[in-house]
Amino acid sequence: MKLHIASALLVALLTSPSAWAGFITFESAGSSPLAIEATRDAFRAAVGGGTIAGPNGSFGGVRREINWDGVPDALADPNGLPANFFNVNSPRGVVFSTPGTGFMVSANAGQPSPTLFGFGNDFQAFSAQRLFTAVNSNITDVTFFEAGTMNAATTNAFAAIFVDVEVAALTKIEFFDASNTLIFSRDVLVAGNQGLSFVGGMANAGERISRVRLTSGLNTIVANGVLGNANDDVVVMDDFIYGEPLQSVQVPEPSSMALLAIGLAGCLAGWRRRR
Ligand SMILES: [Ca+2]
Ligand SMILES: [Ca+2]
Ligand SMILES: [Ca+2]
Repeated sequence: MKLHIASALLVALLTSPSAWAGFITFESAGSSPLAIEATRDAFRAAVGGGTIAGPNGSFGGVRREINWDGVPDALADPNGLPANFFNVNSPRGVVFSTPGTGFMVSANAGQPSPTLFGFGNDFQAFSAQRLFTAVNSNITDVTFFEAGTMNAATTNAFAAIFVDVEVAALTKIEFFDASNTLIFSRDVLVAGNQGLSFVGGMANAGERISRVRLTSGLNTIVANGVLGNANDDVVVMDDFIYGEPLQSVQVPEPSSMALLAIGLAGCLAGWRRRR
């Protein structure tokens, strides 16, 4: 019970007023996993709870997680991760795209490639031990499908953990609806060198997210140990947490449209009589 009150209080504290009506923001940053765990737990609870994933990162069919750690060595650094890995190999209802050349998850210790994309003095893992990045771009777009199918879907909530955010206003998360309108945007909190930043948004007025754009710093990862340039802030990602992707809501049946029209006509007639 105490825990519930504490969580509710935490959600209240972490919820910052913003111009984006209809979304609750969850965010925190710090030097270690402990610094963001409470926010991660509050977001998990808000999106349906659960701490132990069932098959394909599913928590009771309510929400999903991706921590990258189960990706096989053959699809990790120095090799690319297929954009549809998490809708085909391990169907979790998300497909990635980028203006860059692909995606990569970092190598585990003992593999030929150095861990943490070769930047052990800059990155750390939140969930041990793989991280995720787009290659040759700071942009990752996430689109949603009914898991394991090609049926377009939407979600009500999405959160990501960013690693090594050192400069304000370069790293951000954006949500777009089915008509490609921006419905939520949040700059990710600065955590400093090797730090971890959590940011998430959850709809509380029925909004549906069709695409999430993650902008990770201004620099790019070209290959293990190789940056796109020497100066700009490089940022990579760890865990994604999101509401179960559901097929887009169907347009109302003709019969219910007719009922709606009859109802409206009735209201209008009443209004006319009152006049
Ligand atoms: Ca750094
Ligand atoms: Ca991980
Ligand atoms: Ca950085």
